[in-house]
Amino acid sequence: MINTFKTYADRAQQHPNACARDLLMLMERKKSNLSIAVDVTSKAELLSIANQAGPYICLLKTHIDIVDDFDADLVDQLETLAKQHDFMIFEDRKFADIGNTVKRQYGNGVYKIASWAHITNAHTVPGEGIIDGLKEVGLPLGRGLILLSEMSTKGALTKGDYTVESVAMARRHQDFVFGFIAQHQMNETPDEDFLVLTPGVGLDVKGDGMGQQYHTPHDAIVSRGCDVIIVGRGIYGHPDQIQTQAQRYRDAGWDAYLERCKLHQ
Ligand code: 5BU
Repeated sequence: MINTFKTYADRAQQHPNACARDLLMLMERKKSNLSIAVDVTSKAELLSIANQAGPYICLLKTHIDIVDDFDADLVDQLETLAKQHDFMIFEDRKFADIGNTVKRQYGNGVYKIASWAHITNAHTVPGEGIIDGLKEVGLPLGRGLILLSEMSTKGALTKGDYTVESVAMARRHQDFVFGFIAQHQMNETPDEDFLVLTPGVGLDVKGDGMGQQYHTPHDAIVSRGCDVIIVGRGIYGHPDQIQTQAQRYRDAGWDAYLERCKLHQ
């Protein structure tokens, strides 16, 4: 494993993928490597949390299909908040079908994900055709894809050869694929710069009784070389403290990043 010695700003200058450049620049500008996972089921709650956490995050992660009262106005309002607070949007759709199907799931249907989500993700189970299908829709729109090379849950099958093959697939599609959902940094050569967005981050608990496993921001960023921490219940699980918790995780993530920079000076 090769650990990157470059700052987010350095990487933003050099990155071959436009979406990754935008995200890295945003992270540096905002001094935040925090993504909030807003897994709530009402439009009003989702918008309220996005608005309160907005100033502290680089990325808002959605599961748009869990919102009971989804409508097009929700997307309009999320886009407005994204501009107002300067964050990007990541729909954690976890596509997993053949290329011909996922391109429709991505561009069409009720959610029209490609029209508003800067970033989405996909399993590599079906093989490389899934990337081809998503790329056909996403690349002309300037979108970016990340692959699931390692999941955060206990007993996940995303390990060993599966992870190695997933990285190899990403390497062949660097115009569109810029990183991974993973638990470790994935670069194998000095010129590679895949971003690693990592879920399973929490400061107060170790698990959730349903397989989720939590590590601290420090562990994720310093020890494992990840780039973006994804925090859900650690923030929205305290509805009266959204700002306080968002600020707490933003600070923990950024302090860990500064420590990583110092270690490599
Ligand atoms: P939590 O409340 O911080 O546990 O939420 C984690 C979020 O990240 C949630 O939206 C999951 O769907 C998402 N997630 C994950 O936890 N682990 C994974 O490996 C992947 C996504 Br991929």
